[in-house]
Amino acid sequence: MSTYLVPDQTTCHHCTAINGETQIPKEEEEEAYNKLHEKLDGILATMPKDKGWRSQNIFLYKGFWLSPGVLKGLLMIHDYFLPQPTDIFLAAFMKCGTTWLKALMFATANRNRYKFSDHPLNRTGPQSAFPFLDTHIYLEYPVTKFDHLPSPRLFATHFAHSLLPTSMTSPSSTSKFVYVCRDPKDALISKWHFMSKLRSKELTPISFNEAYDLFCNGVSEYGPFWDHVMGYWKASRESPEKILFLKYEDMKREPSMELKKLAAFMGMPFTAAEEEGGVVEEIVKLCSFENLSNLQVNKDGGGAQKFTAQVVVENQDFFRKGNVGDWENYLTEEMRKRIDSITKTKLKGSGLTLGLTRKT
Ligand code: PAP
Repeated sequence: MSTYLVPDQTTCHHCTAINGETQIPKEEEEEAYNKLHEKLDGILATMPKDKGWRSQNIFLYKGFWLSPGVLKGLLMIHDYFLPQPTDIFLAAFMKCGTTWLKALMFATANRNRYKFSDHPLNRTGPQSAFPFLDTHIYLEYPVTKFDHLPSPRLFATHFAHSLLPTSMTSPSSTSKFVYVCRDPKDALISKWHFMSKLRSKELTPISFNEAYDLFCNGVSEYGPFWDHVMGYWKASRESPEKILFLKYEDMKREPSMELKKLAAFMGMPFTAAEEEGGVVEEIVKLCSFENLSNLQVNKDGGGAQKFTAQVVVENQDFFRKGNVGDWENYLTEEMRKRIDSITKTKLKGSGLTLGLTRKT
């Protein structure tokens, strides 16, 4: 059962967690739902496939590698999801900062509602703050409407920009995207650790060297990494009022400054009084790796997230080291050169640089 933090509209400093609203399936809805499965099977039968990091195979759909589970989510988003003008989507390639941004965006949007000394994030952790659109749209049959979420509704997604419906991405729509990216070398290390934990025990483990090759060849869930980043980067250049492009490394270096940027972009800039009162620092502290990773709910057995019927992830698995430059402990100089050279080539002429420097 999926539950999200839903701020209580009447009482400050409290929150209620309620179930994602679903509708009783009507006959037509059931028929459409079954047709969607037929469509999914048809697509899967014809798409190029390669080795998955968590499951056996991933499939190349419109230029991006997806597991069957998230492809189903994508089809459902296209068929059913109704964006609202005030929606804010948090988008990122895997392991680039979603957990951190989830906490920051929730804390920022609801800063007048909760006391920092008794904040719901400290009880639930950031994963429950708002839905992961890619799979939560179908977590409960037939489709979750998300109508109960207060405005602005917040959603997370790992889908590439070009895969999402234009109702979400068109510059003429007023919903917004916050995109966070990271040095691909650190994203790779983080992803390999994470996916190795989730990988079915019936499959042979993926060695780091194999993961490295797959990643460099673009073969990894939601990848190729570089195409993912470039899609959002280009869109953010074209419509900076619609897409805020952040880097994990900048956030580590100057969290308060990046948070102020984020709040202003979300249409909720900090007032002078808030800044003087230390609200920015309170949010930074609340959402820090140190605070979140030490919460009971994010410790062994503290809680878990259900992404699909098969994929349930312990909260603690979203926290590992939270550092910049951990790749130095894994990559040889030759491996570093290869991945940096791919980054340089893929980003050439774009004005974006990523992970080409040593530890910051
Ligand atoms: P997801 O793609 O599964 O949602 P995501 O949250 O994007 O994962 O990334 C997890 C990474 O962010 C982990 O990095 P690491 O493996 O290199 O350590 C995790 O430790 C890190 N992380 C989680 N929360 C925070 C935080 N509050 N501040 C900084 N880094 C964080």
